[in-house]
Amino acid sequence: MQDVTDLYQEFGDDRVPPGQRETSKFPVLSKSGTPPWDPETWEFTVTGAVDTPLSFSWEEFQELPSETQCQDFHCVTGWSKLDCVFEGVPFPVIADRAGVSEDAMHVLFSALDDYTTDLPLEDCTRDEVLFAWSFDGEPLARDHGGPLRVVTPHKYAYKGAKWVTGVEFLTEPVLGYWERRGYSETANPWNEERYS
Ligand SMILES: Nc1nc2c(c(=O)[nH]1)N[C@H]1C(S)=C(S)[C@@H](COP(=O)(O)O)O[C@H]1N2
Ligand SMILES: [Mo]
Repeated sequence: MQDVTDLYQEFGDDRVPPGQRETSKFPVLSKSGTPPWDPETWEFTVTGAVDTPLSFSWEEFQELPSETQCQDFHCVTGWSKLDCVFEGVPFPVIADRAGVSEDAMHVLFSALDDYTTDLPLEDCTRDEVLFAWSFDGEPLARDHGGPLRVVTPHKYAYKGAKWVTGVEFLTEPVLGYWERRGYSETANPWNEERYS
């Protein structure tokens, strides 16, 4: 297992970002409840500014190279959960397979509940950005985004789409669900980038 909980050193002095309180609970935050999913028809797509658009069934996705990492989780509403063990596929694995075009600047994630969130490409191409299917050694709970969610330990957690089914590479930013509602585009917790 890789311990990536020291990534805060890139951004600030303290592991728990300013204005955050540590919790041992793992609250559920969903805009509209937990959407159903069907393993038979579930499809994960990689589209947009890439050389080769990709599509994976649930079975195919689970065969991709994966990693287990210990990471921290920072919610913009003020709680941080330390030492979360997630297993999944690092973002660069997907980006490399699709071949990202030179003019790609942003990435839009989409999900089964019509949630979207956007990040600059350079904030995504890091191994800590995982498409995670497991938490603390168990299959990811449905309420926490199972079967598959994104985790972004260097950003507030709204940048990590639960129930993720799509990654679109974009030549310019678009606003995601919370970004349209005034939350920060960049969402760096150590700068307290909560609102735009
Ligand atoms: N698809 C989807 N992803 C989502 C959300 C959502 O409502 N739908 N909420 C976001 C927010 S605001 C947070 S804080 C985290 C919460 O993850 P958790 O419910 O596992 O704690 O998921 C993020 N990803
Ligand atoms: Mo959140």
